[in-house]
Amino acid sequence: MATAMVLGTQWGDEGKGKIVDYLAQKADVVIRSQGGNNAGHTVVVDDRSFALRLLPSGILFSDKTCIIGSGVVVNPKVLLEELSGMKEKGVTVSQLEISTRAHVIMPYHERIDEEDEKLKGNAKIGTTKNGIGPCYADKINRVGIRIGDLMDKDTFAEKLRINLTLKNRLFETYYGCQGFDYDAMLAEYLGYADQIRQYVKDTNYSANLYIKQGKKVLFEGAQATMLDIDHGTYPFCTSSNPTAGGACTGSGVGPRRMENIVGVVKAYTTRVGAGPFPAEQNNEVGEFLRQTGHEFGTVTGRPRRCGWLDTAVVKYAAMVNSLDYLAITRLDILDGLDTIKICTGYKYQGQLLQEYPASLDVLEHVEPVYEEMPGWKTDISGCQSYDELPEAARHYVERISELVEVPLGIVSVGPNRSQTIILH
Ligand code: 2SA
Ligand code: GDP
Ligand code: MG
Repeated sequence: MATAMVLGTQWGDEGKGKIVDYLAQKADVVIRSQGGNNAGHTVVVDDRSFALRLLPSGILFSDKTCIIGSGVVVNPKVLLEELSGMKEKGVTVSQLEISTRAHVIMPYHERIDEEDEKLKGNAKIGTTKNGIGPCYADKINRVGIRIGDLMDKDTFAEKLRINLTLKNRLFETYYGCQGFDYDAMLAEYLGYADQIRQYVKDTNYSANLYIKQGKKVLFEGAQATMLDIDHGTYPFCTSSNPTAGGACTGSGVGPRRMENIVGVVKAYTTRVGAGPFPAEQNNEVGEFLRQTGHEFGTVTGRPRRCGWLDTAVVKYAAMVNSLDYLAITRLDILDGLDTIKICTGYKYQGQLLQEYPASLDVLEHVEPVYEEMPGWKTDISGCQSYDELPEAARHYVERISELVEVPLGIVSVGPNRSQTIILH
């Protein structure tokens, strides 16, 4: 491996953190290229659980360089809290690099996110309220504040002044609430600047240099394909590109350097927040998956919506990401089921769709087509090799690979590093 990439193929929480952590064992550098503290990865190492939001999962290894790339939106307060939490647990964090080009999530972004969701009522997206969308909106609108700006007192003071003038007017006139105090915010954020300065550099250069030096670089995706701003279920999505192209734009590394693109597929489907979800099971199956799989948000604790695996979704993800391998996770959660269904496609107005619909209106009215397979009714969490898996479990994962036309790379049967079966 020179480079590898780990991406979510569904609506997030597929277990990317665990797969990144596993593959990071062989990597020298781990790069995050999009999203912010809306992500929540849980990584279990020797029965100790780590909840990561902004820091790349590779941070748990003292000898790996971890990069927060240009495409990430950084909340300095959350970052510092996460760093001190890691230090308390004995994790070394000195090998962190933060892109000078990454954008800063400010308190007004969080407030706009919250107020907009309130105002939208039933049309709300169900965001994590971390200010992700408003921060990316400012970036695209070219009024954002970058980490590099925060490092320079005068530049930051001026950019904050312009932003607070605009935003405070918005709060007072449109949202009907009080604005923020300039002096207090300036002092607070200059304090954060001093604490993160040691990590800040132009990571476009360091990332490319590491690749040139022959180091093994792993790109870590947050959120997932169906939450992609361009390719996902817009507007019920996040505001970044969690697909393979986003790893290039968010790191400054070109597409020719990208190899071994691994799509993480949860053995069933979950979704947090609003938006269409054709294979959703609002019944005892969904409840079984939620309870057995403890399907509640890492950050917000929100119950996740649950349903059968949908290979129409995964096949679409395989296409837009040019996946090389699948990593199927949480297979063990299906241990207790008599029969298991796979949604293999959708019918719309009586016709089987050949393409994944871009229109949410179509998606809301499709009829899922299911295939049913026997369950294995065996505890597989101790299986150490592919051959040890029951035949029905092997059939299930092989059928997924066949339906989406991507070879199997990894099968995961539990949260620990040791519960990982490598096929490729
Ligand atoms: P946002 O906050 O603007 O990115 O929200 C927009 C949509 O993206 C979804 N989204 C997520 N879905 C699943 N997991 C996410 N991260 C946390 C986790 C979630 C948590 O990994 O557990 O703790 O609740 C995540 N982040 C964003 C979100 O639900 C909206 O549909
Ligand atoms: P991410 O956002 O894609 O990294 O996923 P999350 O960390 O939000 O959610 C996945 C959860 O599943 C975490 O608690 C992981 O520790 C756990 N996990 C990952 N792989 C497996 C697996 O194969 N089996 C089980 N039972 N849990 C897993
Ligand atoms: Mg998650």
